[in-house]
Amino acid sequence: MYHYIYFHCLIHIILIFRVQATVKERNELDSKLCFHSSFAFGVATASFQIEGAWNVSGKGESIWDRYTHEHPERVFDHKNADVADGSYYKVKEDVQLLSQLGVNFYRFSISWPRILPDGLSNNVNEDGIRYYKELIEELRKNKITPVATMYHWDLPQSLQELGGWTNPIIADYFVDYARVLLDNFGDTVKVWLTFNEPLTFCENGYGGDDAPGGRSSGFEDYMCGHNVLRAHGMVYRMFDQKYRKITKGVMGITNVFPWIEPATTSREDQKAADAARQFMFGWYANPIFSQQGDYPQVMRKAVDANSKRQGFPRSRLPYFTAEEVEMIRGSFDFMGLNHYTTYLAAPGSGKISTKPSYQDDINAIITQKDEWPKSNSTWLRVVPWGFRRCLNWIKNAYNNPKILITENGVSFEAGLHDTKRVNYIDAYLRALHAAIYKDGCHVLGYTYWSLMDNFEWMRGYSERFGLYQVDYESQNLTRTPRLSAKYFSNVAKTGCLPDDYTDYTYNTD
Ligand code: PNW
Repeated sequence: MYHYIYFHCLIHIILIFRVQATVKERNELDSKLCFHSSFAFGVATASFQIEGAWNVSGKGESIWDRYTHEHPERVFDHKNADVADGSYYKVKEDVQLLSQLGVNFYRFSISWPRILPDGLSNNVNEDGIRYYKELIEELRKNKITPVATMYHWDLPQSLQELGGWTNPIIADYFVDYARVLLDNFGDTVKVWLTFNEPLTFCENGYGGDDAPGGRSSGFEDYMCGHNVLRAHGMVYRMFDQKYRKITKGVMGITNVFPWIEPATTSREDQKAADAARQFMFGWYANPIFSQQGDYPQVMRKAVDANSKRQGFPRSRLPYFTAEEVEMIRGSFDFMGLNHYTTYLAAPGSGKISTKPSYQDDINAIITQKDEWPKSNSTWLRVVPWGFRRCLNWIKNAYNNPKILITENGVSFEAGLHDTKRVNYIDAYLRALHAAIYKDGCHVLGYTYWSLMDNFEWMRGYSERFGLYQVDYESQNLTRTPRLSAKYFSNVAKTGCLPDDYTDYTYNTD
């Protein structure tokens, strides 16, 4: 109990580094949509997507450097992130953007190969330490709380040569890397996320076409997930035992959860939707956040049965030892959550091919409704009510954990007058407000993805999520605030949604 109250307060205090003078005490909660004064607003980026300087001052090669250099044809616009937004050279300028927005915190990620060029902790790149120290220092000078992600997909290439996340030894190397980060930045960074979206980098990277291009669905993706969960648990335990007291920090992990709604109200569709939720979100949430720990039952059963039917002597989904289940279970102080969109689920055919796949294992047909407004990303339609359902599902499944929304955002065409983005953010914040104040979901803060346009992985620079537009034709990669930057800064500074903004086209209930 003592611990609970302690962490509850601590993360609030940490995130609201600055108590804003403009925030009135909220007796207006009912008349106007305001968030409580302890609710924090921030924006996010990731090292590979913004830094550039890919081979500068001792930085090692990452799997995304290698992949985009070797396979430009696989990237939508054939571009890479050698230069990206040049943020490596723009610490002061970028922190000024944050300061103008008036956000409480900045979620950034640390590049493993910039800190450890070979992935291993016997060779620390001092320039990497210097760079992030400068960034953190500049944030603190501007009263912006740093929230650091240890791993946002840019694995050192040298570790991929050993099999990357499919090799169990990587959990030990991740612990070594985490130790270097905590030793160097633990005094100034109080909010840590071990991983960003294991589902995405394991599924797309080892089961699909993202770097490192494993294309081994239903097999290497499960190995990756298994080792990531072990690595997360190990780092959390080290943090808990050796660093929590001295650093007074907190640690979590970010998972992505698109809401999955049954295509119809039929029992079959409901069952399919539930299984799909477990395969997408439960895969990484159940072992950490559930009371019993370990993989979700439906996933365990389905993959075990399919492996058997395919003639494998053992399940393609590895088993945790009893000690590992215990180590991973409860390894969080809060839950990081990325949410962008919603899908529909109906049962699949039940057929499996001899070649395994994650899709066969889920056995669901995943679609989106034509009438849901489109964005500039094929996978992302605007469905604000899904956000509220998602939060309620988590509340019920995992005993209402403390949640930090670590990403929510949308891509639209280039241009500064981005009313569609303003609409998206406003509608999603209304849904979030309802989840908190009507449904009692325990959400501590909201992060917009992204501070500025950046290298959108396999989509190159073709999809823009930024509050700030980046001019990739200009010499100094000029950043210009969009209308959405003005909108979001108003929300961040007042804690309230403006009521003179009438163009709400989306249903949030
Ligand atoms: C995130 N989904 O990935 C990543 O964390 C960011 O690096 C990326 O730039 C951002 O999305 C925008 O694409 C996601 O299926 C992957 O709902 C999948 C989903 C959402 C976000």
